[in-house]
Amino acid sequence: QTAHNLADYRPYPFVLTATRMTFDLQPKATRVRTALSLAPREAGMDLVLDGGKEVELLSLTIDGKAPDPAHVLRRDETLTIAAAALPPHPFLLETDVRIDPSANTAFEGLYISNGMFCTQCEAEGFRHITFYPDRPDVMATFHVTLDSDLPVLLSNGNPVGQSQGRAEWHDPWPKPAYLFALVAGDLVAVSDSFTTRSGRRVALNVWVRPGDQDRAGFAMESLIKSMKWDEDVYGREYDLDVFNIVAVDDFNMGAMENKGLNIFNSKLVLASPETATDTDYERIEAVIAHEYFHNWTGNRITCRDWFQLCLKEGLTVFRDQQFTSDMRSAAVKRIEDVQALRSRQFREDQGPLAHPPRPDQYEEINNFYTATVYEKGAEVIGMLKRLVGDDGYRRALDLYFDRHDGDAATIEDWLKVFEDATGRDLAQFKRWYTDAGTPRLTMAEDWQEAEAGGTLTLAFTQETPPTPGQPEKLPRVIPIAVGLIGPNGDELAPTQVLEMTGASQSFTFDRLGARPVVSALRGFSAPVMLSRQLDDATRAFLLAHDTDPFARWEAGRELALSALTAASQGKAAGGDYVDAIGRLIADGTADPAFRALCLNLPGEEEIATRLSSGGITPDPDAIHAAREALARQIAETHLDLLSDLYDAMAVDGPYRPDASDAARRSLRNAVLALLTRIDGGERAEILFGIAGNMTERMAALTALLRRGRGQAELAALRDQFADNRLVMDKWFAVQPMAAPPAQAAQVARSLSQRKDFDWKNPNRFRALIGGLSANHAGFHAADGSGYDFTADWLLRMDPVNPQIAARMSTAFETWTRYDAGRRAKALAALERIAAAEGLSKNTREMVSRMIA
Ligand code: B3K
Ligand code: ZN
Repeated sequence: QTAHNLADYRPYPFVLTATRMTFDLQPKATRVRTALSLAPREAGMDLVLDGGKEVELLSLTIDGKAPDPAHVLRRDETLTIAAAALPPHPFLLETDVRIDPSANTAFEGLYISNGMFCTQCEAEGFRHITFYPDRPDVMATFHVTLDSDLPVLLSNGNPVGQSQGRAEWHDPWPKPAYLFALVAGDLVAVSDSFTTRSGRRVALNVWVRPGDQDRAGFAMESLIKSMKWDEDVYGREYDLDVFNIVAVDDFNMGAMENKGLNIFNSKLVLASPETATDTDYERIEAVIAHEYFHNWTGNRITCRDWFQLCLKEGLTVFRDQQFTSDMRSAAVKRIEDVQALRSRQFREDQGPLAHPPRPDQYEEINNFYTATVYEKGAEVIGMLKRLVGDDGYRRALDLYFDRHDGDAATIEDWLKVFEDATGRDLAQFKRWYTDAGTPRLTMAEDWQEAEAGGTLTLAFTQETPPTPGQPEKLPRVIPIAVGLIGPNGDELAPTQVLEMTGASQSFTFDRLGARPVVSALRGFSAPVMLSRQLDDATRAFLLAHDTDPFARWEAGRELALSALTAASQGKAAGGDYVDAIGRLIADGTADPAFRALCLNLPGEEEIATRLSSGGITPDPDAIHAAREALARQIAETHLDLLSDLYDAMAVDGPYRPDASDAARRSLRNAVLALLTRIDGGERAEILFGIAGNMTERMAALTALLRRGRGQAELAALRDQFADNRLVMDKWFAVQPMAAPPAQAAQVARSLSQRKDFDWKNPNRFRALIGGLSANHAGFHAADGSGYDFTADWLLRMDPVNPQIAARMSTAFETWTRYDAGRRAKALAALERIAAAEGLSKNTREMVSRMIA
């Protein structure tokens, strides 16, 4: 009864054409009057509306008359009007309900944040506002009237009336309820405008709290760039007279693409050099773009049901990744995206929460806004594009927008446009959407000398380990981008894409003069784990010579991982990587961003994932020690080189958040982290004292905390920014994250006792609880202190905000890969959560999947 199944999809038996709503906004008792223009699709169907327990029905009429109460059935989550009470022709259903936004701590539906009314309706929040067919395939135009004394009153669409205490909005584009939004508050706007390529002028506003205007300019610039890019690259124009963005302090996730009224977590809008890091700036630009791009991929074409979530999310992530590559460095962006995919999605795929990009069952859809749906969903589109080529992709996308504008579509519809536009059969490719797990791809090389030139054979095999509910997997289509490099470092054969479709398959290259070095999986052409026999000398060769930036970085990464996995199992290693990295950092011609990416060692989580995918039980303390030792070895071996580089990478002049300055800072900060291991913190203390920007101050502070120092700097930061929530979130996050592992849980526990640990604020909760789980050896401390602390807080959060508790429970998603002692402690923590009385459906589903 609680599980939803893809196979059970049925169209809604009524057509809803128009929705009219009037809100009388009062903090404790908001009245919502709704009129729905409905028509039955077939005779004799009951009308079932969604509506949360807390929605109080005051009156209901059909074409102006109250139905016989015997025909109206209120259950916990629904309101049913029996077919007998409904006319066989179109009718108007009017309801009047009362809700209490001030009591809404789950931040789903209509709630209050810092005195401002706002909404979050995806996925199923609208049912907490009024009774409604709250499903994405029911789409209607909206006319919304807002009554309130607050000065700024916003909703979707275009403004159609404004008077004292009242505003009216009309959204002409039919939309599902999850895209509804309203905002009412004391807000100020940073405003600008954009003229679309067909000459329509759009008013743009970024709304923030008074005093925050000077931190909203970058968000506005990002919006304008996004609007232009979507016209240039996808031919997509904006379609309303206004586009509003509102920054909200209490928000369960990053941002939301409501039609014409995007609502953002304030941390993804507000930025100044003193308060935001380079990474924050890059994320703001990307998320503003992501939400804007949803206007076409998500809003104009939405999802038929929530199983299709990756239809809009995978595609929109893919588009925002393309945007960032165009705005910044494509090579750097690809490497960053692969790092994120490995650390979050591969991790998810490896444990009990693994699921396909298109799941076929869920209990609580909010638990499926995952790295698999988003980031793997985007990778799948990247593969499609590689297989059909840039022109094929463009034709398919044009057809998609043409054919499905105004639709609630499916993954089948999506694949069909690619088939129709390119003539390709995608039946096998579809497995990427329906199967969970990361394929393991193995490559073996065979070289045969001959007089006419040698022949190289690459033999591939693929295998995907079992995942929950999917014990056996069929082979997938894997695009493998390969290039060949000659012994002198010249490229012998440029990149070509090998298309693997079988469980094992070979490809040959002949008439080769000398045995080449193979550069495989260039650009990370498929989200797989590739294993090949390669000695460290060849990896070092690729790190020096590969022309593909991803493959080049990957060679260095493999060198580092081979040193780290060996050392964490007590074997000696490290030499080749330390030498190779020395050559790279000395190479002044190499891009600073690339050098920074190579100098940042793989994280402890990534090392653990690597070990466990090879069947080895990771030991968090040994991994931590191995990583520390390698960092120290690099610092000691290359001390002079590093200190010169540190001086050379200083950025002069006023702070600019652009890619080239950010690259220099990231290289310099990576060097600082190494040097702090040797210089007693001298450089980091100086940098913290003189830096005017948050990027350098956070880097210095983190380096100091990792060495058990930094208390004075923490105090200085707190004194300066006690009133700035976003900076204080960083302050809360960095301490458990950078604490020596044995102290991490204690550090987190004592921070949680502070008065300013405002834990009901999702950002603050994520900062502290997420800060600890980002400390791999700290969260997985052998005494179970990390598990216990986290479980205590999940239990406390669950009744207040189930979405946040469920989301943060993923800290435990890898528990099965550790040793028996840790497993027993993690399981005890999970069982303690599972046993809690009244546990939310969100957290219950997560915990039961994890202990299944
Ligand atoms: N679509 C929203 C996410 C909604 C999450 C609901 N729990 C933001 C985005 O992906 O753009
Ligand atoms: Zn999205």
